[in-house]
Amino acid sequence: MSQDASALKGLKERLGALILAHSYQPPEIQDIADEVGDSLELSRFAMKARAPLVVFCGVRFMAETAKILSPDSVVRLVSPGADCSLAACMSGRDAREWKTMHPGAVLVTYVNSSVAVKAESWACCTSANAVSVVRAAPAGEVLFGPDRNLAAFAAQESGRNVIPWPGGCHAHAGADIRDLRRAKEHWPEACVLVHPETPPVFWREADHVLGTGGMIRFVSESKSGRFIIGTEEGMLYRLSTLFPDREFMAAGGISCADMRNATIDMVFQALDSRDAGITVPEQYAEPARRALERMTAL
Ligand code: CIZ
Repeated sequence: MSQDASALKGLKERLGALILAHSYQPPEIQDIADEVGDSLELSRFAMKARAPLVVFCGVRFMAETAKILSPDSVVRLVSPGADCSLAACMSGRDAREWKTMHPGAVLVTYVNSSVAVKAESWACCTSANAVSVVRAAPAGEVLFGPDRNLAAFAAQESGRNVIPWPGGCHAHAGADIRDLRRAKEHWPEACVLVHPETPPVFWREADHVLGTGGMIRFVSESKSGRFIIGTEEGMLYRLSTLFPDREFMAAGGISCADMRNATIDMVFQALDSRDAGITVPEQYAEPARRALERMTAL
């Protein structure tokens, strides 16, 4: 263990803190985390651990979700300016006005959204369960936001009448299919896994469309030795750590600067700080929790 890592471990233990890192975080952050995973897995981990302090290495909506589910913990976001371009595509007001335009429809929101949007939602979903949440929605139209690609994927798989909000993750939605084609030329025998936030042309040229948790489960059960991965590049380190006997190649430059700017120094600062951490306005916390709980119940 490096000097930094052992000092960090000592400080963390003195404070009874928990360090959580999303699978898109840089390798050195994944290495010092107590748990690495997707946004919901991490929030659930925090809920069970009941630590007084949670240091979240990810973007704002993830730390907010952790705070909603663990209101008694202080939750600090390691890089306080780390926002999600996708969550920023839709405001609480957008959600309210959209519902007014579609009376009788239900709003399903991807967890990559603000608390104000979650609070307006019938249920939340992740990339892993978007299709089953949409299938379980009451009969009629389903408004789906903020990601138009995940909305299209949920519509395609569920057969439901899904109306997409025109938002997207700048990194996934901006991915270039020529990068995937080049990777396939290089490794024609590889199994291609892409995230549903990528444009539909990626899904057509992939073997499977999966969220990050689904990719991990798929690789663990697959006999393939090589995989081409179409999601944020931090995921390649996560997969290589979990499966050192397999090979992984990125489907192209899918990279999120907000996810990649955390450093070990910033983790020290977050642990050491006196900051009260993430706060969720009272009027949003309860309805947002209900939307998250409905997803779990479904
Ligand atoms: O919700 C998450 O953790 C994200 C951003 C992606 C995924 O597929 O897990």
